[in-house]
Amino acid sequence: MPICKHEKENDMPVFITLEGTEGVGKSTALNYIQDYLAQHQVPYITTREPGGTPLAERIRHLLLDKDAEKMSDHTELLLMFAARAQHLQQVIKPALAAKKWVLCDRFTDATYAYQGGGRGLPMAEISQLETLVQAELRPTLTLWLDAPVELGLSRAAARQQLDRFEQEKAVFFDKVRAVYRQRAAAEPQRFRRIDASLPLADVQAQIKSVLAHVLAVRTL
Ligand code: Z5A
Repeated sequence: MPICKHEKENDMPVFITLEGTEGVGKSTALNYIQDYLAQHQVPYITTREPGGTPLAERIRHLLLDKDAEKMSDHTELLLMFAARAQHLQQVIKPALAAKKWVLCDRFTDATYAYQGGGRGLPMAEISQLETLVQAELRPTLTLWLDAPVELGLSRAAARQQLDRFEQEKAVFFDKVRAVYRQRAAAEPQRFRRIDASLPLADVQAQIKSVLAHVLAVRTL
């Protein structure tokens, strides 16, 4: 199955996002992908959401602060997109214009999953904001690291301080995971499900296979 509809347009920059529920191993996977791309002399940048610029990182701090006043769901949604607008303008679009691959730890699928699934906000509202902020821009490839919620939570449990999202219960993350599942089924060209419940070497082998395919159809 082609990775994306532009697969034959091999000079297109590649915008890869990593998604999944809490503690599934996105950061670990990101390190692996960076090493893989460096070995293959692929120019890339890595970044994350919410965040990625000084201003967007300040918004991230507001979003993750567990001690702040109770945040309304719409405030949370709008702050996610405010950070994204800044990130797109300052980091993602310039990198893609310079023909660099962009590796982004979370993007708008997380908004559908967390604010839509977890918080229960209407998907149509998210879609409107997506169009407003991104116009036509979408990731080329989304690696969805999928594992049972309890497994991810147990991996993340070693952390000393839990942020505002990490304090949510498993039922919240079950709803988040369900939306990722729906979105992956709806867009099989863009999404690749990575079984993140497996040992690290097996997770990396799955990622390597996807990246090798993308590299095989592109010349940089
Ligand atoms: N959020 C949102 O609500 N809406 C949005 O639009 C966006 C974000 C963009 C911050 O995200 C929060 O923002 C996030 C959703 C919300 N909150 N939550 N949950 P984040 O990505 O910065 O935070 P995170 O999801 O909590 O990521 P994380 O906790 O850093 O997890 P991770 O990167 O997926 O996991 P990891 O650090 O790579 O691995 C966790 C541990 O497991 C670590 O000890 C690893 O060594 C270990 N590990 C990893 N892989 C394996 C395997 N295969 N086997 C065994 N152990 C493993």
